[in-house]
Amino acid sequence: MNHPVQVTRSSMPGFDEYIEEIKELWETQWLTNMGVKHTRLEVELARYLNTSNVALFANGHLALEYIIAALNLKGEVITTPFTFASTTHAIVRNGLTPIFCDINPDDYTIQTEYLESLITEKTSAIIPVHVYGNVCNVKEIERIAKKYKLKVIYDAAHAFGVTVNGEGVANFGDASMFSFHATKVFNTIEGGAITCADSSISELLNTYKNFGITGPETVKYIGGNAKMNEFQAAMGICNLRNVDQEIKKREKNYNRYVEHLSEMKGIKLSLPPKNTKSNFAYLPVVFDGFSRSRNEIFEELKKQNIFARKYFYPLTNSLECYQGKFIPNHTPVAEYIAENVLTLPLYADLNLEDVDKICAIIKTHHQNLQLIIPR
Ligand code: T4K
Repeated sequence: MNHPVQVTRSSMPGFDEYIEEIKELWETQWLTNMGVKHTRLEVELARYLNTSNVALFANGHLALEYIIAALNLKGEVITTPFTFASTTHAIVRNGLTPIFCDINPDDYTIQTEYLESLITEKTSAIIPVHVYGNVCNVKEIERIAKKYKLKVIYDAAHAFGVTVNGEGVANFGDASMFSFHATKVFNTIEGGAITCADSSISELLNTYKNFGITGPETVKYIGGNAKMNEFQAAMGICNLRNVDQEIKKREKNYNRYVEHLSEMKGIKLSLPPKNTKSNFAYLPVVFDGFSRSRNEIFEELKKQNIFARKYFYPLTNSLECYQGKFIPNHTPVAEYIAENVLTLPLYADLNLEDVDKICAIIKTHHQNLQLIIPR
């Protein structure tokens, strides 16, 4: 490839569209602290996600930290290690103990059959991840959570706009966290949000994210600062106008990958089920019995200026910062997937020709071999 191809590239509005959106900030000189852009984006997102309460944040990670605090979780929280460091960090930074549950071999979300065996009298919540936008088994999670009176917070960082049987993911569990980072399907440069059914929780979050201030002379909570500013919100307003188009472009590239790779022996894709409307956020490929290892393909692509990523390797239960701190639990499926997965470049402006070239490189290393993912 004569131009570098990264795993993703930020979606951006036209330059003039953004300038038009931020123009009035020079008149109002109101730049942050829940200004008009912030308020407008909250309303527009609630409409887009078909949900009632949206609390915006400076980024997805802080959103997750703050909702954990707002739900007043204690003790142990069950989660998966096949995720970005943020999910586990948010739990630990709240003084809680992460308990690691294995993942499904097909969609890489939390293995609900195994989940129940990890519940103790110290468990207060489950934080499953809709990893790559693949939706967790929400019905079973809800059943388990009800039975043991646990809170459920979905890490929906990857799942913006995804629906199951027409229902938006924002409405599952007690709360969901979305990331609006530059690398996401919908971005506000940096940013994030919590959606939750209970409006008192989103009100609490809005207070927490502004130092716990409840009135001109009252600070009721020990809050922090995690506010989205007006420039971020303006970017969100513009990007939201264009997001459906961007998802369509992603879909085109995604389908081209599927055409090339789905029948190739030794390559495993996790395609969205029929009842799910995907956002085509990522293109994870598991090399499961392929003639070359994931690492070899990663290097081969790199030689050709293509920068795929090993999302999510290493697992969070093996991160250096957690060595000796928590019981890592044996999570064999997660280990296998983390060792063998590669997320290939996928973004709206990627050319179909680039997809063809990437797949052609992979095809040149193709031979038939069979291995089995541990279950
Ligand atoms: N939970 C989960 C499951 C998550 O995946 C994440 C974040 C979070 C929670 C936390 O949400 P945030 O606090 O981030 O809102 C990236 C993102 O920084 C991170 O948001 C994301 N997950 C993670 C999966 O990917 P890196 O370290 O891989 O990013 P970086 O800088 O290497 O960028 C990757 C590629 O994206 C670049 O090669 C080119 C492209 N890029 C990057 C940036 C920064 C752009 O096109 N524009 C840009 O501005 O973590």
